[in-house]
Amino acid sequence: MACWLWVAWVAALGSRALVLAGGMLYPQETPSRERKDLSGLWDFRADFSEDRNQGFRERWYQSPLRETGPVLDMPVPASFNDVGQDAKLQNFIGWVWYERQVMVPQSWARDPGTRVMLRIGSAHYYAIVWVNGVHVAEHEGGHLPFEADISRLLRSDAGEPCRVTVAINNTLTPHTLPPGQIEYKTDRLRYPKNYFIQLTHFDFFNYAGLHRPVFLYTTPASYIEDISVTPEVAQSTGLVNYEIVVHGSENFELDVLLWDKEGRAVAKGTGARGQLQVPDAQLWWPYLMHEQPAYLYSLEVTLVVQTGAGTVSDVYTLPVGIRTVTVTHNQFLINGKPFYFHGVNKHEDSDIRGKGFDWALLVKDFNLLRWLGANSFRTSHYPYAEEVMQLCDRYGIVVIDEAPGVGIVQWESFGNISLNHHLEVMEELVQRDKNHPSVVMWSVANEPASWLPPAAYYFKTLIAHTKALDPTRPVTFVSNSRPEADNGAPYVDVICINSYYSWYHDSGHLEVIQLQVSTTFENWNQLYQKPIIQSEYGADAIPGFHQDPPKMFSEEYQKVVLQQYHLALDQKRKDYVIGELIWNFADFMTDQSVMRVMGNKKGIFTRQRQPKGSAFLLRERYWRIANETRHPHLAMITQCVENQLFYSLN
Ligand code: GCB
Repeated sequence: MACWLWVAWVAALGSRALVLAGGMLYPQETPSRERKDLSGLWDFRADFSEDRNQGFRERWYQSPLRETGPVLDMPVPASFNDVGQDAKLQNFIGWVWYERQVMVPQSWARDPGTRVMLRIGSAHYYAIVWVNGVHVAEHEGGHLPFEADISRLLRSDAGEPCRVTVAINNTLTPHTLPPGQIEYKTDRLRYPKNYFIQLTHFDFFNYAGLHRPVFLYTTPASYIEDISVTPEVAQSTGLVNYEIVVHGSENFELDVLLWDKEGRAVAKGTGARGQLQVPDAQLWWPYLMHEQPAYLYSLEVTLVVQTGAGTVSDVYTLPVGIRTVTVTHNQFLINGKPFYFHGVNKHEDSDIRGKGFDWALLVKDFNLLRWLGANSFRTSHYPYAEEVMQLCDRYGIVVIDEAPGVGIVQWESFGNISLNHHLEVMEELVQRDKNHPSVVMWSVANEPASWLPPAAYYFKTLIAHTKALDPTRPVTFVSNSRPEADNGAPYVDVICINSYYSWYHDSGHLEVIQLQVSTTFENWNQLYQKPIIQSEYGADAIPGFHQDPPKMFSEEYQKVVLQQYHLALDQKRKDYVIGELIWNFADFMTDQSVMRVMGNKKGIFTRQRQPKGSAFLLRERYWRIANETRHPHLAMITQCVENQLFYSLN
């Protein structure tokens, strides 16, 4: 299980951030680092034995997987569920085994000055890793990376192919994140022997496998372990506070250079911590809020270590956006200007790949977001791939970064075991994503049973811990509770509320939406005087179903639901409502149930990313809002709007 240790409290930005041991810098090729991508076909076997433990009894990690039984070709990254024709594998619960042979360059294996790391971007849910049969890592929780130092192992087998084995178990229990339960069906007249099913309390398919890239990468033996950057702005000067952790040497020099986009060095510093000053800094602005959104500097960190064998250096370059985030009682400010979230909720989900990372899909999704005029999304309901976050930085898409705390509804899931794990997950998430300018708020959970009494202590602790990890960003969780019953809401900075009026309640009654949305906003506002985001709303629409007057599941009904919400949002958005995120960007797969028609159809795009009628409605609205809220001195949105008109006419 991944676990970070506390090592120190350090000064940052005048507030103090809790610093964690162990970095999680994204593997990068630099003059001192190499990287090998292990994407491709892996050998695969699901352990169908009754107790799912045959693989451990027979030690499948000790010899090549194909020597202990039949194997399948399995693409990585991808979920294993939907690539085959076997329903048993699609719905499999238990241990699956992945294996891949890799040729490691001899220079990596033989050079004692080279550190070789194996890094897994995400393995859902519990993973154990062996290299050449030797246990090297264990990790609990999908959606977040983990790594192992395999240098010594490679040296003992230099020149031999290296065998990477990963066993992954997708079973969810009341203490996992997200939680779930295994239900054993013991009525032998109705179910076969040993029959069990996985119950979950969330609305997406529990895809599993090696979902993100697996890398081997190198660093020198003394290396830059971690970099933390916290920006500030003082008048027109950008201040970049940095903190660098070095591993492997006490005796080193650190040089820090900040480059602008044109390749000019604009500030420099030395030492493990400091502040860079950038006069007339170009700030990182969200998409559609500035003529040059998403301006990124590059922070080049060079470590120089004197060793017995001579001078060794390590270089790492981090993209840096200079921007500030502030929350008042009724506004969300980016760089001191009010920001209105007009965006979406997403899922990592697509045909065949399931939750597997795919560049083509990612670029398509970002092109759709920009077409839509969306300036933000929430990573509902778990952290997304690091490559997604990188594109958000580059395109100016603002992110509410959500932990996999979805479906926390049973009493058991509010106990200490769950809470401790949730604290660790927040540490891993903040450690991974803290340097992304696009991340403006952490969300610790979605729709927990926050009306239960233990939710008060749970969220108080969880939110305080997250703020200690990162004092520079607001923290929230997404609620579907009544305001007066919500035991977690007192601790959040921004109220995020989900509602489905005229869908799950008053089904078919479009006429009640506006009143119910307004009443809900007023009730929350009266109790808390905090800014509010409508963090989910929507309706299922089966693409191609038409009905006028509108009826549920038709494209027309989905559009009217949105329009009715918009009327209420427009009344309050100049006041204390600071955002609206449609549920959902695209249709996505769920468990089979009488509530779902081949998955959840609340997407404004189909699962294949084709627009439904509602996408055009939302597009018109988002561009209009962007235009209204533009900075008065900028002409650019008009230009953008003209461009998009140009695109739509062609
Ligand atoms: C919600 C959940 C989301 C569901 C959605 C729905 O409140 O947060 O995960 O998919 O409702 O469509 O029911």
